Amino acid sequence: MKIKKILENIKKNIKIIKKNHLLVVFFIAYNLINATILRLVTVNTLTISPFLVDLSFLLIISEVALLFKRSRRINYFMIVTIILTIVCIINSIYYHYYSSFASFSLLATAAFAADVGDAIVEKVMQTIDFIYILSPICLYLSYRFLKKKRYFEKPVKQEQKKVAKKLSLSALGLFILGGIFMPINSWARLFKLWNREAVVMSYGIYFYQLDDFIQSLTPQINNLFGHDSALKTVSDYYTENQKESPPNQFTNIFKGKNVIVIHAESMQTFPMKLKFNGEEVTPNLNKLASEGIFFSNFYSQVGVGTSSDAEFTFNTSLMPSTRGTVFVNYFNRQYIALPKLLKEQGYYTYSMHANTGDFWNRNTMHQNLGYDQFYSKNSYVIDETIGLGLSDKSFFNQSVEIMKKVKETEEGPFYSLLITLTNHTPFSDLELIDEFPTTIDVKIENKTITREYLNNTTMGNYLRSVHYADEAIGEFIDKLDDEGLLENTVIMIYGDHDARISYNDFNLLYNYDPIEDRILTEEDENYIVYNKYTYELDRKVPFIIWTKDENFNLQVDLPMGMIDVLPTIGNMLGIKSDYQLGTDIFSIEEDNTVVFVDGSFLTSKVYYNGSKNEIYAINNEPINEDYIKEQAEKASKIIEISNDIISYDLIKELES
Ligand code: GP9
Ligand code: MN
Repeated sequence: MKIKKILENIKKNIKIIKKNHLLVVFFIAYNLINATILRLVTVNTLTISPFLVDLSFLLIISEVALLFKRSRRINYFMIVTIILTIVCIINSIYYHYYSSFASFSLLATAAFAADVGDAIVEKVMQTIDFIYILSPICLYLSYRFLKKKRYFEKPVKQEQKKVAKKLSLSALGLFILGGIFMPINSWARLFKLWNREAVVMSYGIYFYQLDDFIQSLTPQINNLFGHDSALKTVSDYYTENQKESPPNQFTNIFKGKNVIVIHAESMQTFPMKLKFNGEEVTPNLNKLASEGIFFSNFYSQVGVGTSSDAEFTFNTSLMPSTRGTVFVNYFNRQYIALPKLLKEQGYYTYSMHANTGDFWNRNTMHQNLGYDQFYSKNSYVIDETIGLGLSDKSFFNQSVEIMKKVKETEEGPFYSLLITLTNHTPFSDLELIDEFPTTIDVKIENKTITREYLNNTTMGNYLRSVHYADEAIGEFIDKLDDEGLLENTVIMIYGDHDARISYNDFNLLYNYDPIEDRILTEEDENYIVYNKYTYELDRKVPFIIWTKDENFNLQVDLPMGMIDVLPTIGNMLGIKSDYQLGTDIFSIEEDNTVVFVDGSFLTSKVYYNGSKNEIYAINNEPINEDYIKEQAEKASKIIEISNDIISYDLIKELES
């Protein structure tokens, strides 16, 4: 009896909707389709919760239309649909480049995207990014169709209040229902917004963007609210965790030596293991790694601030901000950084990069971090352009001249940073780069056949570009030697982040069978297990410490993050930041935890994906749940402390 009544009620409501609210239905349907397509082409999931939240969001938005006359509602629906379409287009493109979603607080960052514009157009923009335009077009056509049918001329009973109530209740119900289907920590994620991908996966794109808008006001609002409790959390953390580590075999070994740091753009570790027809891809890095100290399990911990985040974490031992980019949004805060600390020891500190000085707001931030001088594009003659700008070889040659001059004119040891540029995605501007064969020769029935293998693939182009970057580093070191700049000097090289190469490219690299000219599958005997986790773990980048004076021949295999650099090299150089959040790798007795900005983490035992709440046991050993819980808490604590320090400018207060 009751069911019959409910069914009758539904039937009645459908009739009313058909008679009076078809335009609303079209509005909701088209925008719902857009939101669903966006999730498919970005995070590639079709779960129920974001669908329900999108629906709830669109119902509430439709409610506003009741304020307008029936004939005027189309204007409102068109404006809203155009705005939501723009949100989808921007996020679609942004995701293909940054693997994250766009943010209002990063509007300033978008200006940099314009600078790497060619890279975006060539590699990132896809036709699918514009499919969303169909939504406003369809809405307008639907309106014209209804108008032609004189749909809006039929008299309608005024029932605004009743409709508004029904819409609100349905929206609330759908939102709660959506909440039931979400992962447990989704509510916290909405507020912390560390992990934009996870928020879109739970709440859909529209609610995410609204959340982001509110959150983007937080750098300002943050200073008004929550400051006192953050200050307490941070100072308690340092009281509990600042243990002096005892001296080790590396303490002060480089004290007073010159330091040259090479920030190697998009340099990953895996090419160091590769050879093609007997030729190493990175002979120079390999030589430096085997003679010096090579951290073979080293990870960059960047957020959307990519290159700039790598620089920030390297120099400060703080995590990048998850509420914007430090270099762009929090450039006016106080930081304790490597150049500043070395300056206190009498060093002259300077950085060199052949891109424009305001890219990533470096002009301002390099000064803040304590560089005495930043030599940017204006200081170079752009005589050979590859990819984003001046070629690495020309950059290094001209930088040696700057370094010679600095050595002559400035007193004391020097700390210099060189940021390379050539090995930047999309790795397509290769005419000026020497050939590096990524083909394979195979003998079949006594005939030698050359298989194309990686030739003209993104992976092949990347390896060719890496080979060039490696050669440029090798020539640079030879030149430094010729000029006497290697005396009493330590060289450090780090890859700033991974190269954004797709899973399929890696699978081709590892699982290509040249005899049969095909990619092996799980069924094949020689198949190398390459899954979404091994792909994540392959994002590691090299970190090498080398001096001409001494051979270390040391490889460190413990997992290590960029955040551990300052404590590790600080111990070697005789300096320390009181706010470092990483650990001196040589003082670790058991294991280390590498934290990523989205709350994922890595230890020797496990890789935990925070967005998906998935565990990958590295050595196939069983993993205890308490262990994961404890490590996840440690990871979120480090992210929280960093965020608080950066947002509330707490070092300034704690120092005073
Ligand atoms: C540009 C270079 C590249 O100056 O640092 O920045 P990225 O796109 O890698 O963040
Ligand atoms: Mn970079």
